[in-house]
This record gives sequence, structure tokens and C-alpha cells, in this order.
Amino acid sequence: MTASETVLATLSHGVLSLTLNRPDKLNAFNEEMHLALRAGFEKAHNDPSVRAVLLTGAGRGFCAGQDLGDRDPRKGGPAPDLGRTLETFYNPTLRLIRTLEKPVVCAVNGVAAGAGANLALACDIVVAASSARFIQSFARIGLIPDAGGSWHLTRLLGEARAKGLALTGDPLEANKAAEWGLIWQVFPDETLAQEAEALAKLLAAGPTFGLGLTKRAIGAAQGNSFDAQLDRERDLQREAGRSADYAEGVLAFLEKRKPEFAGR
Ligand code: LHQ
Repeated sequence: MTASETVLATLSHGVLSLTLNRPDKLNAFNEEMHLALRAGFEKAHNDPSVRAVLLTGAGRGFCAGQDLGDRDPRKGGPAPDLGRTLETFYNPTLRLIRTLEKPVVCAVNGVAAGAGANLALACDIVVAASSARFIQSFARIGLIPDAGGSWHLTRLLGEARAKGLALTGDPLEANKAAEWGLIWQVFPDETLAQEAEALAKLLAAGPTFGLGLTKRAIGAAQGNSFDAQLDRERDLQREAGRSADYAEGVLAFLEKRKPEFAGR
């Protein structure tokens, strides 16, 4: 992994914890933080001892999106090519998160704005502190929701709510985000970190091979007809049924003991 202070990475109990760490900028993305986060998710892909990922932010914010200090128009020169920024920095990481066949928990510890909000939405289970807010800030600066935002908002909320958030840039409180089905659960600020860690540990100790296939099945459901999805489930279940974790799960049930899954 790239050694960087901008993303703190620790591995414990099969959980790779990645903490965005530019707290005085509310963890806004600069190039170094982009590369460090990507390196973290590459490690998650490549290292079999990583069974789940926990993403969070240091300080009072989760992530304020792109560092706008890097985009100061007063510096002159031609308009930046934001498409290139997305293709070079954001999109590879978002694709790594979506294709990682291991659960990714995101603990939104505070404000999540712009690409920061949409980074959270790309994770598998999003939990948030009750004081957290989700802001599609793009509307305030003449941009469109990127980092997968137009996709996740529309699919998770439907057009009416997606457009309401994206066109106004109004903050969405964590409790309402959960009520609307944008995120999984809200915890009091003081307990979010421990709840998220417990959840990530639980998932990491689970049948992560099957959880990875579950993630693939749900990802495929978005674009499939019912018939096509039944075929997909058949194929994925065939794979799951051949896993050591399935054999262990059944055996443990029959022997009335706790299963010990290996993620294979
Ligand atoms: C920041 C930032 C920030 C730098 C807070 N940058 N310093 C864009 C372009 C390129 C390609 C791809 O896509 C994108 C995607 C995007 O993400 S566009 C959207 C970019 N983000 C925003 O527009 C959000 C800007 N930030 C805010 O609106 C507020 O800071 C929020 C609502 C997030 C939080 O408000 P407050 O809680 O009142 O905090 P604050 O505004 O006082 O911020 C604290 C510090 O963090 C402050 O620095 P200072 O030195 O004054 O204490 C801010 O300047 C800094 N900061 N966001 N994105």
C-alpha cells in the first residue's frame, strides 16, 4: 500500500479499517488521499486475510468531496478537465468498492458532501452518526452529482427524491436518510465507531465467500429481468454450494455449535 498519512489503514480481526485523514479540510480529497484510498481497496482485493473493510473519517466530518482549494479559479489557466479527474481518481476506486467481493461498511461520522456523500453510498452497508448529513453540494457549484451519485440516488430513492436532493443541494439528516432507505442505520454519535467496528468484525468472521457472491447477485439484480436473475441466482448458488463455508455452516448447524468460517 502507498504509505500516506491521508488515509490511515489498520488490519485487525480480518477488518481492514480505512480512515480518511485530512480532518482540518473535513477529509476533502486531494490527489494523495485518492491514491491512498485506492491502494487500500486494492489491498482489500488482493489480500485474502482481509475479509471486510470499514471506511470512516477522522475528526468531525466524513468527507467534504473534492478539495476545492485545488480548483481555485483565481489561479488562472484553462478550465480543469473534471471528466479526467473522475476517470483518473474517483472512478477506479468506486469500481474497486463495487466489485470487491467482500463487505464494505461505511461509518459516516459527520458531514458527507459532494463526492464524499456518494463515496459513502457506494459502500455496502452505510451506518451514520445521528448528527451526520448527506449533501449533494454539486448543485451549489454548477456540477452534476458524480462519484456514482446519480446512479445510487436514483436507484435507492427514486427520481422524485433524487432530483429534490440533487437540484437543491439541501442537506439530508441521517435519520431521514435511513427512513428513506438511502442508508442502513443510524447510531448516536458516541457509539457509531464501536457499532460500526462490531458490525465489520461480525461480517469479517462470516462466510465471506458467500457474502461476496451475495454482493454480486444484488449488483446484477439492478440490470436484470426476473427471469435472468433467477438464472444468475442458480449459477451463484452453485458456486456457494461448493464452498468450504457452506459445508461448515451446515455442519455447525447439525452439530449445534458456532460455525468457524474461513472465507473460502
Ligand atoms: C474544504 C472543503 C472542500 C476544501 C470543507 N475543499 N476545503 C469535484 C471536482 C472535480 C472532479 C470531480 O468531482 C468533484 C466532486 C465534488 O465533490 S464537488 C463538491 C465539493 N464539495 C463541496 O462543495 C462541499 C464544500 N464544503 C461545504 O459546503 C461545507 O464545508 C460543509 C457543508 C461540507 C461543512 O460545513 P461546515 O460544517 O460549516 O464546515 P466549514 O465549511 O467551516 O469547513 C471546515 C473547514 O473545511 C474549512 O476550512 P477553514 O480553514 O476555514 O477552517 C473549509 O474551508 C474546509 N473544507 N470542505 N471541499
